[in-house]
Amino acid sequence: MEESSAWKIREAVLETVCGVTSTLPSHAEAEIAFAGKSNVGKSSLINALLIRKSYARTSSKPGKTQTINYYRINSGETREDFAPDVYLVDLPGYGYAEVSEAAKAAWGRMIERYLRTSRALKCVCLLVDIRHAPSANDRQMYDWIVESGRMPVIIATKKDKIKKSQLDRNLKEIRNGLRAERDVKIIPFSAETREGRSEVWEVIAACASGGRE
Ligand SMILES: Nc1nc2c(ncn2[C@@H]2O[C@H](COP(=O)(O)OP(=O)(O)O)[C@@H](O)[C@H]2O)c(=O)[nH]1
Ligand SMILES: [Mg+2]
Repeated sequence: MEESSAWKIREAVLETVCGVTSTLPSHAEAEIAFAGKSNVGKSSLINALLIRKSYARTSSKPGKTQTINYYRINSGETREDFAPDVYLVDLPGYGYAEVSEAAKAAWGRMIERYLRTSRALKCVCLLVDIRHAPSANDRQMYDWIVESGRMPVIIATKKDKIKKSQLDRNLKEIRNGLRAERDVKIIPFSAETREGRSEVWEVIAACASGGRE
């Protein structure tokens, strides 16, 4: 299924890490951001896109660092089997119970500021666990993406954890739960098998070449 020859990457660098009050970087290349609750698989997705085992840090425990991480993808090639030159942006996760109200508020301000002000941001991929109906936090995040005028793409993670027979029903539940329009893409994805990797790169490449779609 997986085409490992496609979307080669010459260089991937964690170029910028922004805290709550940092100035956001600006550059000409398109940004594609990844949002979702803590532990949904954002770092695993980025590693699978880069075909690195642990480039972006993954964990079985929710991390506490609330930073926006910019990974610069630099192939310096326009050949079709190479990834486009873009920034993949790992947004801080939400949904841990033990975080204080003040920290949640700071998180919200940071995300909203990023969505509102980043000039290079083309598309925001919202990751949701394919096994579960979206939470209120997922729905709020989805609404923020749409309200900011960015293209939403839904990535349903951990596909290897469900049976084939559950797929259609779960995808429908995710679409309904987020109240996503028919034309919004949902990409089933597994970091274990890398299924869906090529589809995610296609979205990224479409953003890099200028359009919203
Ligand atoms: N089985 C399976 N586990 C996954 C998948 N994606 C992530 N995980 C696991 O889920 C946990 C959290 O993943 P991580 O990428 O750190 O989530 P993040 O907090 O959103 O960055 C880790 O234990 C990962 O190994 C997947 O597609 N399949
Ligand atoms: Mg992570």
